Amino acid sequence: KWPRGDEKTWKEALRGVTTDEPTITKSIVNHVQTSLARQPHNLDELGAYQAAALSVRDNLIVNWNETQLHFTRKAPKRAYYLSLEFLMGRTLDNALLNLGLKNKYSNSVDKLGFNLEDLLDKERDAALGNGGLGRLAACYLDSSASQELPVWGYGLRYQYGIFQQLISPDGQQLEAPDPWLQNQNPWELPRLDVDYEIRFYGHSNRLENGKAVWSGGQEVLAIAYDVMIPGYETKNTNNLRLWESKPKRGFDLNSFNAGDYEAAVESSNSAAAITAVLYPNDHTTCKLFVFGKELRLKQQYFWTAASLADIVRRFKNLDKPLTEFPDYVAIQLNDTHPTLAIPELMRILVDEEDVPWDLAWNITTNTFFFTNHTVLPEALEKWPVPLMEHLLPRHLQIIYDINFSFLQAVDKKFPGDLERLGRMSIIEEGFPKQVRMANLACIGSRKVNGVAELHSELVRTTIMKDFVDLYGISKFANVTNGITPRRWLDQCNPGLSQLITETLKIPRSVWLKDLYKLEGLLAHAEDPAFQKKWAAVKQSNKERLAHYVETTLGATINTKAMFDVQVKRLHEYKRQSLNILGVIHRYLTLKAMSAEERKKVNPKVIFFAGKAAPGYYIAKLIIRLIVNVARVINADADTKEYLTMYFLPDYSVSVAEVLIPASDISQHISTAGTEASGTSNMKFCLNGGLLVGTVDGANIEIAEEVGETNVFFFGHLTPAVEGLRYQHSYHPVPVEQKCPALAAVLKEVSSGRFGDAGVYEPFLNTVRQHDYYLITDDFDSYIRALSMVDEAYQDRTEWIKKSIRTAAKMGKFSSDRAIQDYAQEYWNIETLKLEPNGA
Ligand code: BZD
Repeated sequence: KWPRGDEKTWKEALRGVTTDEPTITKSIVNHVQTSLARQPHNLDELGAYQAAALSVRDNLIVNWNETQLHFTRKAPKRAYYLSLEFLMGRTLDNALLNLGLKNKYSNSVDKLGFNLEDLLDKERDAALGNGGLGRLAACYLDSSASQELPVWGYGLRYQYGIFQQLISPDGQQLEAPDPWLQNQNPWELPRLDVDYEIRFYGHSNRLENGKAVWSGGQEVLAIAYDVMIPGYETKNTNNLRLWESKPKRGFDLNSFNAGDYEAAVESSNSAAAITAVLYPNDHTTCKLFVFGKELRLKQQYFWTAASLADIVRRFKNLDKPLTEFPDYVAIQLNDTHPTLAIPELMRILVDEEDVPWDLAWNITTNTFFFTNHTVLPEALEKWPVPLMEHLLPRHLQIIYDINFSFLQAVDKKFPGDLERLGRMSIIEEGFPKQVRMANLACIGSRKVNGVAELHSELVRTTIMKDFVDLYGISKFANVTNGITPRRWLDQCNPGLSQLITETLKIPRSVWLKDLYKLEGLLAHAEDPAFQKKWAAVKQSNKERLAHYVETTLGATINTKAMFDVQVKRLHEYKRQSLNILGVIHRYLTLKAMSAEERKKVNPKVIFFAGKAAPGYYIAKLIIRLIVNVARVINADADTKEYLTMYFLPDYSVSVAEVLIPASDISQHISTAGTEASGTSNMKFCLNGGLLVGTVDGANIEIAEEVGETNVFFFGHLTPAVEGLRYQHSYHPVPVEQKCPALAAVLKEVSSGRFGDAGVYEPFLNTVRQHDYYLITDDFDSYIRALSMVDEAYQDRTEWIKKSIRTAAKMGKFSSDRAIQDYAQEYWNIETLKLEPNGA
């Protein structure tokens, strides 16, 4: 039924997606003129980018609106992905490719006197994440929309994303804020009408039958901003809802009237602070985490409470009994960060909806699913009980009530096993007591999954072992991570995408939606003409990277050399340290050679990039060492033809899009058993790069797919790690004895050969002393693996074949496969396609 006015007038005026070039051009110019209020003759590239983005946004809004209406009408079961991080990167290029409008926009922009690629470069990254966990969430949104699944993301709209990394002249990381919203964000829709009141502090008074009344304290508003997530080659456009915090009232009128203006705005400042900035710690150590991190806990509750209020409201619009909640709602918890959603749903059901406790618990445990991303003990989230009691008094009561029944169940199954009760309790004893978020997440969820086979096995046998004994193995499963081939091949490597399409002789849209189709490349691996084209694409990507390095660092790079890349967050477990110590070893070896001997050496350019958590001293010291070693090596006339090295500052999604397609080899060299999965390993392989890596995370499954001969493995295996650490502690052997090659390297660093004698000692001592990450155990085997890489690279044709075969076998690692797995095995949701005519 038409709401008002003349239906014909409305229908004629409503627009669809603009797909013809003249209308696209008009729409861009219209935005220049009206939205931006700019004159054609003074329009710069930033303005042109903004106008083009606003024009694309109009198209996304049309599709987004229709999708939301369609979903509301059809009322399918929906899945919600709760993630404190969404590392989206840029949107314009992705939106144009997904809409299939890139060529048309490129032509329009050309006619207006601009170059589309230059405009794409004007966009700031949306960097609302630290690393793998946040980027995974972004890939999953792309795959959900592309597969027409009813999935929404929920996150926070941080005013400041991950800090900008600067490198000082002496090699130190400096942090600068990332005010990414400064130039307006065309990709979001402010929904000022969608708001919820969120309470903190106050008192909780228990009533009869498990209920309570929570009152007093501070109330803040959560305001929704919707980010449109276009699917690839479909009208379906999903939603990512990000919450912003706002004071409930502008300012405190009483203080204002009393003339105390500071006090008047104080509460409004403290409300706004909740979503001001993304926490820049990835695998935060427990001690740092726990104390004085009230704001982080506030973020977590603010976000989960707003998201749940929204989800419950949407469900209630369906007019179904609450017992059917799990038939319409599945909620995926991305790590333990959103675990408060479990007691929050209990609070809503019990306190607000009058659902009896046991029924509420049944609904809750059929709604949630929990993904674990790390088994590092220091990274498991815990919150002090006193802090929780102060900030969320009602939730602490609920957690205690959950824990009480839970421990009864444990005691019933394992009578009198007090140690087990102590390990499994949600509350860890101590001063202060702590709430173990992983235990709560596990107890409150239907399923728990790890993110690669080895990792999921470690979850089952280490951190969740007691829970497997209690619930049985079937609750603990695996979903190996994936990456979206739209961004990580088609968008970042158009040359390779083109070559693949032309070789497979199937439309690009077909293999981009079914990545297993890449196997068709195997039939061409032996074809010299194809090999030549494959190599030419890699070469031009190397030149593109060289150009980037030239413009950012002013360095000229030998693009004929092998490009060796390690890019990821700086962390001791990821062992950038092993890489840099290996580089120094290579440098010393080169220096010891005669000029004649050197000529036989395979020239290599090494790239590092990655941010360190601002408070992570050793990680920052490793960056400093990398930068200073680079300075010495790159200036050494004897060796620089054969070995140069660069630390690219401010690693981001956009920098990754330039680096990854250019790599010949990349390094994924974590201590065995520490890297849950890794996802950049998949991106490098999909772009025809080979891996040097440890037998860890998804490296293992990649090797299973591409064949062990195409991966350069080294190092000790997971089962050996514990024993080696034991030896380091109880039967230490000096590094000089255990690994002379490494000892020589450490000595050079200590001596001040790379400047700053003494500065690096705290890092060097981590290797010399406890060596928790097994640098001394893996060094020789690492160096041997690198020699194998050199040797293999000498036979360029064989190398190219390996590269082709690797990319061809990456089908499994599409995030489409991962999302299908979640949709079918966990969420029980189905595709709901919006037909082009809106039906
Ligand atoms: O998650 C990473 C793991 O380390 C990777 O092995 C894995 O591939 C990805 C995706 O599953 N974990 C993170 O990135 N973790 C964080 O960034 C993080 C952020 C905040 C707090 C704790 C961890």
